[in-house]
Amino acid sequence: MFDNKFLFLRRPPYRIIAAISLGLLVVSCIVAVDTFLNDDPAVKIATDVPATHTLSIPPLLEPRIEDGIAHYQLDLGISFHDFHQAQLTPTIAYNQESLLGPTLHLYRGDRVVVDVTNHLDEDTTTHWHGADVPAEADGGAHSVIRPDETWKAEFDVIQEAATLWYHPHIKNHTAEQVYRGAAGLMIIDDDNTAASQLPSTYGIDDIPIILQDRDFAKNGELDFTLSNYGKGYYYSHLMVNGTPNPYVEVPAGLVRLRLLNGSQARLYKLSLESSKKMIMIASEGGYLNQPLEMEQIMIAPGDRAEIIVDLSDVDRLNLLDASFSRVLELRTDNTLTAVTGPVPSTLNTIERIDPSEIDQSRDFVFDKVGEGWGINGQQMKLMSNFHEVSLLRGKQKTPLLLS
Ligand SMILES: [Cu+2]
Repeated sequence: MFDNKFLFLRRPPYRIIAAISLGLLVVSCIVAVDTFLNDDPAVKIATDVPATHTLSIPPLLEPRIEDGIAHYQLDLGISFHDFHQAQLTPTIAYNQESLLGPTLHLYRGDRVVVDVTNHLDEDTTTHWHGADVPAEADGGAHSVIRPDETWKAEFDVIQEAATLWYHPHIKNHTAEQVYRGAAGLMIIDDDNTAASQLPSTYGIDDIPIILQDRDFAKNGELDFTLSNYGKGYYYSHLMVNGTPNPYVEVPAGLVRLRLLNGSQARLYKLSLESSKKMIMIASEGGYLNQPLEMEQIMIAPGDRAEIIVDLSDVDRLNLLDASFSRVLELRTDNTLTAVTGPVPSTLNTIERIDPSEIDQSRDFVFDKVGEGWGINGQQMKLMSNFHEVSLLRGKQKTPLLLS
């Protein structure tokens, strides 16, 4: 899943095509997942007893500001994490966390430098998933960081508020390195005034929720099964920010959950207990135009979504998943200052594309090719060539590169 989607796009009109292509890719992956993964080994978590462990919250990474530039340092190295197995589990993580990495909180208009040092004895990369950055700062499979080397990513934050994430994107080992623990959130904020009325105190009423399924050997080590292109693998145990069966104490008001599916193949179908409605406020690219009341939200690997849960009239509420039953128990603490509703009725002003403006349409068919996946029957050859499609618009001829 992670290895299949990188797009190199620079000009805004082609984002439409990118969106359509990614949509098709997601649909084809979902079909593949449904076809190949009928036996779900998910171990259900009882919802009628209290959750057992405090939810771990990744810390915020403070930048060093120099000449108006926000400098961040990430160090990927070996670590150990307590998944509440028989023994501590060997992991990899950023900045000496036991698992995952710190959250980067960036602002639109910032100039940002991130130095990533690889302390592993294997190659890695660090990719900013969802970030609108130049190719050389994107951390894709071409930006290999060798052991003991540091890679510098420098970019301007030009996109609107959104929840993004970072993870290795190294050829053939992306899924494995993410599974072992290498991933973190990147939150972007801007001056959206409607959004300023939403809960936004990180770790208090604005909670990161990184969903990952894992299997363990008897000695507590992670059991990894290689993702075979779209087939992927469903694991048995759900971890939220690395915590099994977690609860979190939050104010008795509106609470924002920043959901990330950081799993290899699993789809989550999330809902609230007692069919209580959740309010979706943002998807991959940022805030929706209007908040959306939902009974269930489905997120595929790599996806993010932001939801608001109203806890003003309950002591506790379970966030549920169709496979695992409970994902997280939300407990209210009346001593915490609550943001109260309503959620603003307008959150963003995204203009719809007028279909009559489309000059020419092209078909991109994502399908199985041999043992892997391809577009229009062809597969990308990493480091050698790309599918290239010329797009003619007026007098410009701009290639669209797809992998
Ligand atoms: Cu990604």
